[in-house]
Amino acid sequence: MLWVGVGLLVLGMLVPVPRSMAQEVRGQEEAVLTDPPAVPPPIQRDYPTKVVVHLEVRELVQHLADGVEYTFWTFGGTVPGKFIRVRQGDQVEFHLNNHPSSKMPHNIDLHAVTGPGGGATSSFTAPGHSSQFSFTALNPGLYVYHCATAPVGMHVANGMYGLILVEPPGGLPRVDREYYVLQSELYTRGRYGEEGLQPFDLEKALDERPTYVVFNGAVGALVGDKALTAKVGETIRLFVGNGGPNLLSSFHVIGEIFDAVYSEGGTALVQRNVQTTLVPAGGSAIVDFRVEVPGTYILVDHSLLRAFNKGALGMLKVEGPENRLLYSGKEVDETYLGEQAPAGMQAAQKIAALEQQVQQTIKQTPAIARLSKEIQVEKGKRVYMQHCSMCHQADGKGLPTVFPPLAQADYLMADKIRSVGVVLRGLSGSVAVNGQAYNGVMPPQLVLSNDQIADVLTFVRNTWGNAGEAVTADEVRSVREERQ
Ligand code: HEC
Ligand SMILES: [Cu+2]
Repeated sequence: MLWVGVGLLVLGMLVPVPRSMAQEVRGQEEAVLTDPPAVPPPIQRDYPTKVVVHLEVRELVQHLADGVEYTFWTFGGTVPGKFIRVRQGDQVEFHLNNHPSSKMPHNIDLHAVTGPGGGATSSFTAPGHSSQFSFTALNPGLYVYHCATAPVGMHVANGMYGLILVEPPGGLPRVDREYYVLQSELYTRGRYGEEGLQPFDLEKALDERPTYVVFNGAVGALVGDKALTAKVGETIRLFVGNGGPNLLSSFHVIGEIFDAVYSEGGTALVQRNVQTTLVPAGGSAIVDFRVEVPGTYILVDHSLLRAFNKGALGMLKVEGPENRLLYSGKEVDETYLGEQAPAGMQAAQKIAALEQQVQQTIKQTPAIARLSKEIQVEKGKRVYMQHCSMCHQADGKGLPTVFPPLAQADYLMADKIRSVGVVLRGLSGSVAVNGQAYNGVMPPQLVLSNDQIADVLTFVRNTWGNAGEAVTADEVRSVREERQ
């Protein structure tokens, strides 16, 4: 405290201090803290105040992926931790409380702090204890905070990070919606998707080989009914953080262009019209964009295997009227043979036809068809256990009146292509299965690939007494493309 006060005074004599800094701190208020993806409302004050923050560290077993749990160490019970919002010049009185049920001591290093350890040296807190320290938010910007207790990498890898926004006087330009998205990695003993409570794997962390790369602490945390939402015409701001502990994020929203990016979370508007912005470990970015066309926009780390195979995928669902001028949807789909000369073209056509015959013959060879179906059934079983069994149950029998059965289900077996549609687009409204009416909602399985859907349906159509044809990825593809 004293140190900061003196430092300011000295600074004040040497360089012109921004007017905001010179303003006197007036009054006191309790900080509004929010769980991700929510962000506290913009600050309306035109003067700095004393802001009191109470943040509680909890060590909690929480969901990481379907069937996978992890003992997260959290700032405020969520991963990432609570979002904190203050104004430049505010004097922040910080209380770090470590819940009595914790097994570890923890502390906090806020990158918004000017002072040793960013607060870490003053906030080391044993289980069942509380620490207090204060700082003046000298610099505006979007800052990461994290635990800095040894072994630091492990505390961070276990979920101890979050964001604090220090607004410049006058705030940021107003937008219609603000969201909080933070990327981080998890290093688990088991492979991606391996079920059960997974312990931390130090070896993988040292090698920087994450099992999971996720937004907001879990696979699917921003997917389906947890997707971010907006309406056509609105302006969106994402406060993007990267907790690391190791990887850089190439943050991208598929189908959108960032109108403005405050790179690295600074307050000078440095870039416009950006496709992908780099968010370093322990760093941030603020991205603003307007949504003009309805649909689902996918948030990814454009290191794409992280997105599609390790979990770094979220969704922004935009509702509103279509705009065919800005985006037409698919208008034409026809064969294209390039600039092949007529002779070459004939050869190409012949080859394609022959190749098709080979495929056809392979398919019709009973042994090969049976083997490839068996592979699909085994692969599909894994998909089923991760994505379907929580509702339709491991034995496929469903739950009376709530989840229809798939085992010996007339509805499923009657129409193969219809069942592809159910998995791709979901199903709601009344449906009769084996003479019993159901009226629930099956969510569309948006994260599954064409192969996964083909496999899972081949599995359900050939298990628990069901016997049917295999479903191919091509069939899924054509159903997927039908409506677009
Ligand atoms: C969140 C729960 C939930 C999940 C997860 C889920 N379903 Fe469903 N499913 C339902 C509900 C509820 C219905 C009935 C919808 C209705 O009443 O209109 C249904 C209906 C169906 C049907 C048509 C009815 C029948 O019994 O044949 C099929 C096929 C089906 N689901 C397959 C799947 C497959 C395959 C998966 C995994 C990829 C899956 N479901 C995941 C809840 C779920
Ligand atoms: Cu810690």
